[in-house]
Amino acid sequence: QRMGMMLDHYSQYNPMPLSMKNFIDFGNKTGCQEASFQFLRKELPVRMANIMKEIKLLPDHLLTMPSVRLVMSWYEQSFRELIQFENIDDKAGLTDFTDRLIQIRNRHTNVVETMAQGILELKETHGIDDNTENRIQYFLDRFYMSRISIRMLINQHTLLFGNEIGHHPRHVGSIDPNCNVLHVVQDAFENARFLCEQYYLLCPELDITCKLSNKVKDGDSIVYVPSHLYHMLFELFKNAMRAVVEHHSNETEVPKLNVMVVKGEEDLSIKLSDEGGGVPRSKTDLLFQYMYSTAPQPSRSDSGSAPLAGYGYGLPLSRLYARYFHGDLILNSFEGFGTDAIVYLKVLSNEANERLPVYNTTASKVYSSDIPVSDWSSSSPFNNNGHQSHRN
Ligand code: W6P
Repeated sequence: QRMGMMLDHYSQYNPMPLSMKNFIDFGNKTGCQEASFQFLRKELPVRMANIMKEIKLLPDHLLTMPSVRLVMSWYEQSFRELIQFENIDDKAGLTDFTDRLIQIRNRHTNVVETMAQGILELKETHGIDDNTENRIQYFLDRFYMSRISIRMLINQHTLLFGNEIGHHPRHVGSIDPNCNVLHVVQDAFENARFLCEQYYLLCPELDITCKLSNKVKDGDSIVYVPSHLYHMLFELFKNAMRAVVEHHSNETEVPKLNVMVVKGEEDLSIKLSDEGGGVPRSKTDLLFQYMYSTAPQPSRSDSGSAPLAGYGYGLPLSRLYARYFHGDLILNSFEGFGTDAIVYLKVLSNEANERLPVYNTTASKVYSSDIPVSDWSSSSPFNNNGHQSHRN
């Protein structure tokens, strides 16, 4: 009951989005551990409470799945542990807090896999209709965005003030104030190439074009979290490589991948072009759907199963990483030819603010209302039975 009261209390506050500049400031000013502690002991419970209230709006069938219950129990446990620090103000409390954050981060390591398992459990026991699918998509985008943001806060605090060793001296926690995009592109390519060659014994080469507008300084670097950018690019490279190699499976040489990096005044854009045959327009949205990627993929086993890409939540999560600091990730496909994957990032660190889900009545309505009736004609003038459809 106290748990419920505390959840209600903390969920009344909106999460406070931080900018890259805020994050850097926490790390640069001396003696800021206290300030970071004061902020986090409120902000972390607020972010957790906001998303925990939203979990409870999920369809009942999903809420009863063992994996979903397990995830909820982790959140409840961590929330309980965090609010213990409400009234602690001594020096020892600071180190206890940092240790606790590390424990919490470890507890939540497998949240994504476990939620995916819960979705599978629901699929097997009850099936999932379109309506439920839309709600789950909406929820998971918000849930994983919340998780990304909470882990960002925890990582910053533990990297800056904990005893964790071995991170780059120029970085501020996980942020590189001079994140060199080309280096991350190269790194992601090399590691994807390694996997690609393992599975297919060949891999497309990479050509990089760099359009540097000379109006802007620092060529191709921005303030960013290199691990986030790496995550997105690695995923995109794996997808592009797989498409290219499978589309040209009878050939000994395959067309190169092309990356263009350009930094404007507002946007840094990264375009990865492949000649992997493309995806029909009707299928590109599916690539970002958790439910679609959750399928155990029965049809793929006949082609010898190449687990290079196209499994798991790679693309939807990568798009969340891009959107987290108000960037985006977009796929433009040209069926019969290839695909352009584009990552947009904010150049200006004061525009790179966290994009956070907020629990409110607008959000809660999504879970209780049906999809609106379509007021556009459907794609085919005839129903499956070949007769004209009636007005409903
Ligand atoms: C494809 C499908 C895809 C997804 C993401 C990135 C690149 C590509 N290419 O054919």
